[in-house]
Amino acid sequence: MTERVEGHGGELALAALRAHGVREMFTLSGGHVFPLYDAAHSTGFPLYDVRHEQTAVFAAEAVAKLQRRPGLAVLTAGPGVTNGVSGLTSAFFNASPVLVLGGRAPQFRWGSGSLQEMDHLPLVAPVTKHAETVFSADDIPRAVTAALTAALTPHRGPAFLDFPLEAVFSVGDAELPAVSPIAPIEADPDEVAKAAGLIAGASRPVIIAGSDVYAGDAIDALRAAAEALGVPVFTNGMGRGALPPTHPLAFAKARRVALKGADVVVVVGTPLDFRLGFGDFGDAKVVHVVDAPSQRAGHVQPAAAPAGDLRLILTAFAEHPGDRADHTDWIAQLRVAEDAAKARDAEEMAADTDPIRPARIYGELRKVLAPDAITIGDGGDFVSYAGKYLEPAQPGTWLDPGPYGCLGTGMGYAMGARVSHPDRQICVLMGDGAAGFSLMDVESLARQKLPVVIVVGNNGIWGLEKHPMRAMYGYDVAADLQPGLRYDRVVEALGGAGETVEKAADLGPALTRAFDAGVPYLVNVLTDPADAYPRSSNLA
Ligand SMILES: Cc1ncc(C[n+]2csc(CCOP(=O)(O)OP(=O)(O)O)c2C)c(N)n1
Ligand SMILES: [Mg+2]
Repeated sequence: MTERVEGHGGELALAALRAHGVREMFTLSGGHVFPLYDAAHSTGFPLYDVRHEQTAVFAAEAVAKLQRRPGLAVLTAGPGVTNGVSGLTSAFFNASPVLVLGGRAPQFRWGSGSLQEMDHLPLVAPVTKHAETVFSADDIPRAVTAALTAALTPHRGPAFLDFPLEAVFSVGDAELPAVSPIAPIEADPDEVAKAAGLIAGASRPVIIAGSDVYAGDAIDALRAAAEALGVPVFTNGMGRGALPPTHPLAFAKARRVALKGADVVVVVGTPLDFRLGFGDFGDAKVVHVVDAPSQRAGHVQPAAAPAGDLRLILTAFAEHPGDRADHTDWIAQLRVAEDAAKARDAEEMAADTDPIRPARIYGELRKVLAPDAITIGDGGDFVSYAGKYLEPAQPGTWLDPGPYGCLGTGMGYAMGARVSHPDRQICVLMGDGAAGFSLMDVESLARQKLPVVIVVGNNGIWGLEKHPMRAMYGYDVAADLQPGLRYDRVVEALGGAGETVEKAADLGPALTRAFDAGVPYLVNVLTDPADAYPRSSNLA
């Protein structure tokens, strides 16, 4: 049964948004989008405002990533939209169902030079799944439904609509289109069986599971497949925490040994990109399991590449009827490597050096983080260390920027995470360079009573650029920041609190104070600028 709705453009948009389960908007004010605010205000729809549009889009993305539902950012015409483009692009790379609604100069005098008159579509079309200008109020519910359907259909991603001023301010009426569940894409059963046979028959198989496994709600199916076929599991992105760290098949540290020794590498729900050596695993056969045919790699020829609903494919793997090779020795071999690496990590995480090394920060953090704490990485080397030393205990607790690698996600992701999980610890791990992109939005967090903890690894440099540049040229430029800068005082000035830590022994108590503070709290840890994250490649 469809419902008829009437009202101004903002009200028509909100009716359709609510029907799709959108529960809040992130925005920065501009007159072009006032009707959307009016609709929210008059119906008690939560609205969070920010100090830079990138924060609004990143907040919407965090909601989308964590909750597997659409996140909404409302951006005013022209500069509002252009400031959101890096956020949209990140959402595109991360397959996050984000909807950006933009204001737009009036259509009736298009070409006469209205304020902020520009056509946004050519800018956003390459980084969205659906981009459309909606020219009449009556058409808004249809367009919102089409945009959200595109965003939620695997392979997921962002969508964009803009509303010319007169369309969103005028009154109209329309049928509210029925919201139908997104039909799962069924993979070719022969390809699924071929993949399952390859894994089951392998002597030394490895699974690497990424973000789409979480987005596709296929975590349980992943575990069932791994257990049924006895395959060690490594993860990246939102796949992290898919298996609890104590699970006999959960691995993180032995990746190099695993990929060197594997005869079949199964990559599920993540592209064969730079993070995975572009899918080149030597002599090993590659099985690439993707959530839509568009995600099959063009640069690698996998032995099998089933494309479709990940839950269905992984469940079929678990139910594979044929013989299974025994992998006990292989798993035991990896466990030895894993345990040895863990012992080395434990030593590093306890290191009592002066200045503090990043590893120690994570050692202390692990003692105070709850298993369901959400950790967010925004920075260079400091975040690489976070990836190494933090072990997400549950899926949906780790937010990294993804393969677009955009600095500046920090406060936006923190806002989206806080709104998603009001009762959990939210902890942003931030480089001092990264801090410059979004720290002003602590003001938005403080004012709207959204406490989060920010731990800055303050090495006084753009570390991930300085060290490689020195290695390449023997000198560096444009890589220094002010050493010892008091980012904690910035946060204090913006309505939060914080402190600077210089001695390793002071870290634990500072972190405890931070999580108890009830306001945005920044722990500014002065770290050793000489410390460089060891990388095989110096370009990141
Ligand atoms: C928006 C954006 N600009 C520039 C870069 C390039 N970049 C990647 S890491 C990095 C250095 C980050 O420095 P910081 O946040 O201080 O972390 P550190 O490496 O020092 O731990 C830079 C500039 C980027 N990834 N994103
Ligand atoms: Mg730095």
